[in-house]
Amino acid sequence: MDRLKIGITCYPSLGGSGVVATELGKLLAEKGHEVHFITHSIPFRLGTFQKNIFYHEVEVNDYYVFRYPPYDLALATKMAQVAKMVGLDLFHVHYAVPHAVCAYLAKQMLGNDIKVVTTLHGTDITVLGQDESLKDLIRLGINESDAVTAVSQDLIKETRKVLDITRDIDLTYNFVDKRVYYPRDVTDLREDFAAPDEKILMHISNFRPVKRVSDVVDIFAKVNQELPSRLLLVGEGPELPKIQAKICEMGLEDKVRFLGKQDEIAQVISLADLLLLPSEKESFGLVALEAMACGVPTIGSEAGGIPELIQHGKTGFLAPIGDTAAMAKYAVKLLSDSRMEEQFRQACLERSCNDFSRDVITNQYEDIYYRVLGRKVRGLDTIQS
Ligand code: GMT
Repeated sequence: MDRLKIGITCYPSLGGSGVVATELGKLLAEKGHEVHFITHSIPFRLGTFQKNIFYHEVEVNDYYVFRYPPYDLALATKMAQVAKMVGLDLFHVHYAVPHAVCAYLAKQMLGNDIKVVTTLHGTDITVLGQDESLKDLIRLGINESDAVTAVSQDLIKETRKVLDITRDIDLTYNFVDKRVYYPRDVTDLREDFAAPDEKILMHISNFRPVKRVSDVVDIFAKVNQELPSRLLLVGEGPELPKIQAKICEMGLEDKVRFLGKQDEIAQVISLADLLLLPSEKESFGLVALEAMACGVPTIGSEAGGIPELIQHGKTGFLAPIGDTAAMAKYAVKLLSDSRMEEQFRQACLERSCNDFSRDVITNQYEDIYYRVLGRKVRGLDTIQS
């Protein structure tokens, strides 16, 4: 097998891009590649010591001449150091800014033929890309990469439009590992959260304004008028206090529970009958895929890449951003029809397995690595099922 040495850089704290980068690294290591994470702290999903996985911490020196400690330069220096020390074949960086730019700098320092693969996850394009002062920098990171991938067709389209990018961009959807994401038996746990006749609606996010958590509460309030139900909110972030206040104002305190940040997402999602994802922007929506793999359908907005994941009327329902009345109507329709619920559940399990499995997407990334390196053979080891 043609074993590669891959340096992965991502945001290691909570967030879909960190999850994708870390899970991909773990799967590549299982296939026999040597994976070196180069990040400012240990990626939260990395887990215990594993074969073929290494971690290199970026330390930022706070010299008195610097007004702000230069993290990006420290990262670029560390990337070059690790590449030289272990002989990396390529850097796979997640996010153009700052990571693709740091990889470009590291490549200049190395002066060798190391390759750079950049994966776009959204925020660098949909938020930072709107900032005129950053556009040239993001464009540099993208254009100087040897390959660029994006997590939905919509994000590819948006990248071209916002940044006037013409180069090839590969589509690499988010994926799930079916050894982790499958419907869990949570019968005992469920009793703590809802009565047997109550439906559980769930929202999981980082509570940023872009997630429109306030819409989640409005949808739930409407559903709750029609059906006995509970809302479980998972995650934390800047909008949390506002949401707490809204729930009190609406007199829904007894129906809503805050679960805070949770690591065992498959276990938590399995409690739900329905996931709500009414985002303003969402380049893919990993959480909806994780729910799908646990047999839980999603009602979401038509934002970004969500329609590429959720098939309206099959694995969930979609409505225009902000149309909480339509989303609530779909929720009631689905949750009051047990046959439809079962059909959706089966369709969710099939779609997550067939179209977004770890094997399909890991192979796509591997093919991209071999392509940029000018090698043809893909790693022969398979991942244990
Ligand atoms: O959803 C977030 O706010 C976190 C963000 C991140 O940077 O981790 O997630 C982005 O990347 C995920 C993995 O590719 C996607 O599934 C999310 O849709 C995307 N978030 C947004 O576009 C808002």
